[in-house]
Amino acid sequence: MKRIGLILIVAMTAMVWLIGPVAANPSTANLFKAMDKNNDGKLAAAEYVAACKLAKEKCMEEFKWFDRNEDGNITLPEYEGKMK
Ligand SMILES: [Ca+2]
Ligand SMILES: [Ca+2]
Repeated sequence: MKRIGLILIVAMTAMVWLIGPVAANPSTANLFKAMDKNNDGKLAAAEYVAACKLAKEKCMEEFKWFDRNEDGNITLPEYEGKMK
């Protein structure tokens, strides 16, 4: 039994080590993925507004704020950059 416990601890430590860098900032990337309905790695205005809980005009204001290069899409770096 002790041996299994040790293996579990080693396995869990390895997992934490492997996913650590990704899990270090889970909320932003996960939020972005959840909003990116067509999984193209970008948030279109419609995707952002659909996920946004505020009034549509407010959401569009936020969208424009996130869309730094004003190409009509929010990329993950743009999103993360503004969240920091
Ligand atoms: Ca998308
Ligand atoms: Ca953009």
